[in-house]
Amino acid sequence: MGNILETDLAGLKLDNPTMLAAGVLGLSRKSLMRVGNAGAGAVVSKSLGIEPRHGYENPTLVQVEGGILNAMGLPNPGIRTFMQEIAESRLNVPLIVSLYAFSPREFATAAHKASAMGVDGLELNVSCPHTIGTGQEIGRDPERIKNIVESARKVVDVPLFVKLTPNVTDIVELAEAAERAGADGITAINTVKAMAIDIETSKPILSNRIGGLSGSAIRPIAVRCVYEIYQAVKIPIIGCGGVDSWQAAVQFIQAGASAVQIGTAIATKGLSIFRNVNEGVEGFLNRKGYGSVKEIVGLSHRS
Ligand code: RRO
Repeated sequence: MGNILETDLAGLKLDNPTMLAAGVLGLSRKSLMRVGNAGAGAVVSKSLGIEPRHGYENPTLVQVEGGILNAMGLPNPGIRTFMQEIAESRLNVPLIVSLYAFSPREFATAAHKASAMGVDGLELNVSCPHTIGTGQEIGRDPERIKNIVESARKVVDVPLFVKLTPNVTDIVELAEAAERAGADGITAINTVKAMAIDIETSKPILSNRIGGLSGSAIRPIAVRCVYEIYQAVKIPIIGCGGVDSWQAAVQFIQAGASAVQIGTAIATKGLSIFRNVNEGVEGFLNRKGYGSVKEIVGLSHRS
């Protein structure tokens, strides 16, 4: 009998539909290996740029009701240093490298560099909610998404995923633009623009003042985005935003996701979240009499 949890993302075979979300544990070889060994079907790196970047001053993270608010500011060692560190490891699951850049041409350069060093896929981050000149500043405009995806598409053959922001009136037009420009898949969603204030000092808690909210608080927003995108595009969708249980994963899959990414729940539940979600999804499929997780992708649109 085949593996009931096996899923397919634009030709990329995953043993199960759980993935490490970008930004969490994704900067070192050791931590990526730990996540692979913990049962994730694939891992995504922290977003990398051509040049190293320090990020914002502390505080960059604060726990809030239902999740975590962050404004890290894209800290990363740069593509070259990251890839050199990773080259020494043998990851037992596909590695997707998340990339950010400031223009279509720079996205192409970054994509070319990363794919030349050997990755299984790329995720273009056009959705960080609090950086100047990149992230959602460029990814809120379908025309700019089109230009970015087209220029990256020209230089790489590996599967190209585009991670979208929910901080727009219509996320569907962004997904459609990415698909038309040659993207192989959509990751939905990045964090929701948010803030918290320390009432004693009356100051915003994060040094950047405004950040992005992740965790269970944003799950209904993310599920809605996946549901809407599924109705409009044919390419696979990766659900992201508040996946902290197998029930949450099943919701995303029934909304239209072929896989789900997990980030914030690692902080609250540890790496065992990957095995727990996989076992729970498998139990659900068996109980309902399905032979494969693929059979329930988008099921909520048919019932
Ligand atoms: O590094 C960050 O502050 C960050 C990024 Br790149 C992102 O895409 N989303 C987010 O919430 N934080």
